[in-house]
Amino acid sequence: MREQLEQIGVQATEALKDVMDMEKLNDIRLEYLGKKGKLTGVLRGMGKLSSEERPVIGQLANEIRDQLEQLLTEKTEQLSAEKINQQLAAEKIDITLPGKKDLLGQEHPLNLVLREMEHIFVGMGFEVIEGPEIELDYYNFEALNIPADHPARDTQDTFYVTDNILLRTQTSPVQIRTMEKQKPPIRMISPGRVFRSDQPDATHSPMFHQVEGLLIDKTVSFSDLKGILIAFVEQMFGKGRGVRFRPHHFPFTEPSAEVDIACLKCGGEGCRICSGTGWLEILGAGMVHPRVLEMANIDPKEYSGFAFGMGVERIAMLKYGIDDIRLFFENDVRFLSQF
Ligand code: 2NL
Repeated sequence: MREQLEQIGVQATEALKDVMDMEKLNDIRLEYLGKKGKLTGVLRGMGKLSSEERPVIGQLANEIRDQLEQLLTEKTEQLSAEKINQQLAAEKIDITLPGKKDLLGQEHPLNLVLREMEHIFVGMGFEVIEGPEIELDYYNFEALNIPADHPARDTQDTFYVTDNILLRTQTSPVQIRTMEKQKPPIRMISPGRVFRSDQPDATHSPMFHQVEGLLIDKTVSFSDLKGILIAFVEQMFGKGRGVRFRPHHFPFTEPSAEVDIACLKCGGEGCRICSGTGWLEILGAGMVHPRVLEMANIDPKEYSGFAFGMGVERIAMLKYGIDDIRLFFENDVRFLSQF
């Protein structure tokens, strides 16, 4: 029995030497130390031993079991250490590699220009007021002194929803609504989308953006209008930029003017950009027509005011040298990421 026990010790020690994984290790544990294991099997035969032999063999069996358990523990530790080292080697991160760059979105050029316009006018005391894009025919045309037979009213030029509901063709309706509600003084700009039934080309889009301005108070003059608009041009296009006011006609202002700035490309010499004139038209303006004030319940004998309107796309195209309005609406990242 002593020999049997010693042989089991040698066999198990030998088997443990070559073990490479936990599964095999557990098999060996069961094979020798398990309930039906070899060592247990030998110990069952202890009953046949004499009372002198029993304690001696019992002690030997305990020693061998302790020895095997010790070996199993060591082997377990060794295997799990190996496993961790393997994992560490496989998952090694090279922190010297270049990182992945996050692709950040950015503001649309039209919003960039619109925000700049708002900033300039807010700085001169104007309030930003927005309103509906779907309007009554009354606020878009009638209240602006645009006669029934005016070509702008034609379905060729305006998107009608019903007979008297339409997509606004300018943001002036917001200003009419403000005049109806608010007693002067009024100092406001109204930015937003406007719609015209145009065939798209390099300079036309059926939807574009406008900023209109309105100032109503006692004794407002054309000089006030000039001062405000020249200050705007200086901040938007730089100090010393030439500005001129050309007589014009709008049904809603009298007198009316179109405002040009010296060509941003040639400075006035005449080039391809300004069609040889040296000037670029940037907005329309004038003194609010007394009929328009009257219809909005403002007494033209007590108050006067000026108004102006400009296209955001046009200003952005001039400022950034963009030659096709459709680029703003195609959402091509190669275009948008340049601003
Ligand atoms: C343009 C330039 C303009 C106005 C818009 C306006 C608004 C009210 C009363 C009077 Cl509530 N006028 N807006 C004035 C002058 C020019 O826009 O080229 N429009 C076709």
